[in-house]
Amino acid sequence: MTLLAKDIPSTVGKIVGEARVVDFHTHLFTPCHGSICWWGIDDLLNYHYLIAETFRYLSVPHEKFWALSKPQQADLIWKTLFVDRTPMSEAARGVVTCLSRLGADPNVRDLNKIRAFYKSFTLRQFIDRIFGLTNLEYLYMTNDPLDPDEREVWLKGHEDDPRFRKALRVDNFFRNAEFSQKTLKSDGFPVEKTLNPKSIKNLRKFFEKWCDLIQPEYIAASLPPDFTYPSKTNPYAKMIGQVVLPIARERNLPVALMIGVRRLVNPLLKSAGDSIGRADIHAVENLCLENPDIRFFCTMLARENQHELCITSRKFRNLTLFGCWWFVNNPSLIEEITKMRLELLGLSFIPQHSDCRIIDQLLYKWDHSRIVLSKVLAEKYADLANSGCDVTEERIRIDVGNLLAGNVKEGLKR
Ligand code: FIX
Ligand code: ZN
Repeated sequence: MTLLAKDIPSTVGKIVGEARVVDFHTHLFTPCHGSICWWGIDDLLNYHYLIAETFRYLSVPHEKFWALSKPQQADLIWKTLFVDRTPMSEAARGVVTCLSRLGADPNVRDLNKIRAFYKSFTLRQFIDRIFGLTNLEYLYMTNDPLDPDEREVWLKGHEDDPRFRKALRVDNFFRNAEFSQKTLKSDGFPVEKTLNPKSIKNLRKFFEKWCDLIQPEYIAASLPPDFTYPSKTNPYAKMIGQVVLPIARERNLPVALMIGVRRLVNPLLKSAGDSIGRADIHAVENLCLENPDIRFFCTMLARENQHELCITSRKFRNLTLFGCWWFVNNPSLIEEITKMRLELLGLSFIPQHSDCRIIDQLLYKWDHSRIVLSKVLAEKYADLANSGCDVTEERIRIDVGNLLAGNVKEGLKR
């Protein structure tokens, strides 16, 4: 039944609010990963976004903060951003949303009251509760064979949970170079940083071994803004072109590229020290043009890249855009980018991924994004109705189902 214009916003809001979600990219782990499966208020407050914001108000040397225990850091972050000041930023407001949605009081001054609240959950109960509250069908992890903590879990034996699907991550080879080369050598795949032909062969064998072990549904890499392709000198280009693409082709695996991050621009901030740069869209064009049989997913970090990335996705049907990544994952920019994508790509993109590092964050990352997506979609359906299109509840339900889950499932189908 065709909706009246006045009923479109509430109908869209209801459908988006209830839709099942598949989360294309997160840094979450199953309970068997132990210490790197982050949840609860101390992990939530130690999110690197909040650490960066807290340092803006601290005058102590950075190392004094890093010398604190995780609960002491959380106490300081809570006092700095939530007690002494208004939690105005998106990441700070996110903590307020999480606590409210869980039924805890986000207005308390004493963090121990919130710690006591969390004590009523086991981790497994908590995960079940979060999946229920967010209506999440399943998510993709970031599985990194060159992360010292994570690889041990896989080598000892990983306890699978069908809600936590796998994606193989390859760029730590460059980010964690010393550990990576040591590990590759001890694993029997010695690799020189120069990525000479023998090294390329060994690196490919190493990642093939890990594909056999973890059975990923796609291969992912985050790349710096100076990533160019093709290139005889750019190390990332060699990795993507001579290692990732052959594996992807041989195993029919899609490739997800996250481009524009400059790592550790301020090392004093540790994991909070990464920053941003405008990427070269020609690298994405050349990859898609030269590899029409490979399914590429791409997201870029710089706001300045978003329009040209949309145009590139219009040129190449093997390129699907996903999410509003990291520094553009804020309501004002999610709205701008999602409007642009709907206007240029119709419904052929994945509007959001959460990038969560702490399980609780699924609550706020998806709540906040659903609100913006509802607003933008309601506007677009109203425009359509004004042009004479029959906007029905059924049409909206199908569209929203694809945007929040179907496009991921379709794009990763093998
Ligand atoms: O490269 C990535 O996967 C980024 O998302 C992370 O490195 C980053 O720290 C993050 O979590 C951003 O939201
Ligand atoms: Zn990420």
